[in-house]
Amino acid sequence: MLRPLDTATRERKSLDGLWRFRVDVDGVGRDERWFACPLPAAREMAVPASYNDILTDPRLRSHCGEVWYQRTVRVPRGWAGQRVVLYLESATHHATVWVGDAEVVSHSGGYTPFEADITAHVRAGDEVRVTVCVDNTLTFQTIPPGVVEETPTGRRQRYFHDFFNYAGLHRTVWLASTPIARIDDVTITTDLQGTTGTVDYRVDTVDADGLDVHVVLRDAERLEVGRGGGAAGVVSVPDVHRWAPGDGYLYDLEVQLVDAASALVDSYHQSVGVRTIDVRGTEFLINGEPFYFTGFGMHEDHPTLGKGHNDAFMLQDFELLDWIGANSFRTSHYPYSEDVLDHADRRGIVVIDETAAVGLNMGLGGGIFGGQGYLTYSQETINDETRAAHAQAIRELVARDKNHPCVVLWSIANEPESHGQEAEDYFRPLFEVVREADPTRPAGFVNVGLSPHGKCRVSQFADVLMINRYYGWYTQTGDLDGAEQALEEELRSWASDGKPIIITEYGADTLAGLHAVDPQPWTEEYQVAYLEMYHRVFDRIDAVVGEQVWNFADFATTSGIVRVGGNKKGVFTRERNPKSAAFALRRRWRALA
Ligand code: BDP
Repeated sequence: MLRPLDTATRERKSLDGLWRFRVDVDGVGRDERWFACPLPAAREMAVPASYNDILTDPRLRSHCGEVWYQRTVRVPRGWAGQRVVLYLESATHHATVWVGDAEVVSHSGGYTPFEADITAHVRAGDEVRVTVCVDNTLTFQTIPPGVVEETPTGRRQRYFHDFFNYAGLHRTVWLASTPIARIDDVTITTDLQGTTGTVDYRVDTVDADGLDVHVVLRDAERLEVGRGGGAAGVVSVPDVHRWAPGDGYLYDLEVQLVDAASALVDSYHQSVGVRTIDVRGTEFLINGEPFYFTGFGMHEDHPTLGKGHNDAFMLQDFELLDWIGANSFRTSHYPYSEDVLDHADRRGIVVIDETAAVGLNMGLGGGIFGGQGYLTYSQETINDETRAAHAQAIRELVARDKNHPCVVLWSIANEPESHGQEAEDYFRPLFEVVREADPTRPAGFVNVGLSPHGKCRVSQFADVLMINRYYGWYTQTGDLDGAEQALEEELRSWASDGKPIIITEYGADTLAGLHAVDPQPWTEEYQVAYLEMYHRVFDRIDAVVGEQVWNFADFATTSGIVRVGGNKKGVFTRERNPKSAAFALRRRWRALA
């Protein structure tokens, strides 16, 4: 599956804007066939956006179940004879789509795209009704997991991750055309031999009997630098301009499907960054050179929009990454918008790409320690069906993001319970899934403090150790000396594994504007002192090859006694104003760079 593009043979039309919308409070929409008529009693809703914060009725904000979106769209007159596709960049968490009265696709997994071939249901030039029913329910068999509990006051969605369960159509919905005989997928891998780069490509096609594949590689000035023929091959680029951190240089690979008379049947453009990734001992190498990650775990999270993608907010976040001297981020805790990955490619920002497998740990909930009243792995909780959904989430992430040069490492889960035989049995096959899906990039998962070195049974499968630690916050609260000792001791034991270590989370909740001479937890001074303490320890341990602070900005969470209007571990506020820590990090990271 390829993301829709405008090319010489393809067109796309965005369905962003206001849709008709209705929260299905009583769960009757399917029985009443709301897709088969103009959505009854509808209000309007913005796409892309989470619907939650736009609505003012608290019951709708925290509604658990289905909501309906509907609009009409005219299929362009010129699309006659073409294949017509509806492509949803995401629908959080499950969706069923109808075109007219016909159900055309359903999908689970709230942060990866899916499409439906709707050619049989539309006519070029005609208007058609598109209805999307989106369900935000999380169960132990979904990624991320949750559980709907029956309470005396009704159904209540519980989940174990520390961010608000925003839902809806968070990203663009496209109506797109492709030729019938077409390019179906493109896979790129790159290598370097001295100053020569190689671009290895593989093209999958559909209905393309008797057609040939040609590829043309052009540089950023659109000048041709190489060509190839056949469904798979290698294009060499002498004096290659490498893609590197801070230098997001991209080539364009045009893939063409041509007939015997050399007429163009289909054309698709794939951007290409030529770079290599290797793990050597405790080093993480990009283009053969040791790379040290600086940056953040982030969230797609903004007032009003929730998890809705917005270009202006995206650009502001990247500008702030640049301002502070960060060279990387992790897509904690789900795949981000495709626009974010494209932008990271162009800016040379390095990305750790994570699935939505967060909260597979009943020793934690909403970011705090404490049993959740369930076993993590059991017949009734995280089980084989969950693992199948998890495997699918990994495959969909890799399928979507495999060609991004910015992506250097896969994270297949955040803070799962990773001690015990069940954890080992659960994760072993998932590491096989990620390695089969992408044999070229390192893979790992993010380890939690409850499964420390010596106890963790999953880190054996990882190429890189990604570790979240909160000494000085959740433990040794306010005692930075004690925290420093404990942190160093634990990191030294991880270092004995001989793998690179990235600290993927460390942070302290900080209320912007709260100050004290004696740095106490929650003050801006404490956040600075806490981070500085961590940095002293990182600088003493060679195996530490990266630091990503939790979090880039304050973000919305479910309500809880440790959350004051959300999680406040941001180095920026939710409105993206800097706390004192931002200036301290800026000094360190700019000096490191
Ligand atoms: C970690 C989680 C992250 C939380 C963070 C916190 O990975 O999602 O937001 O802790 O508690 O456990 O702030």
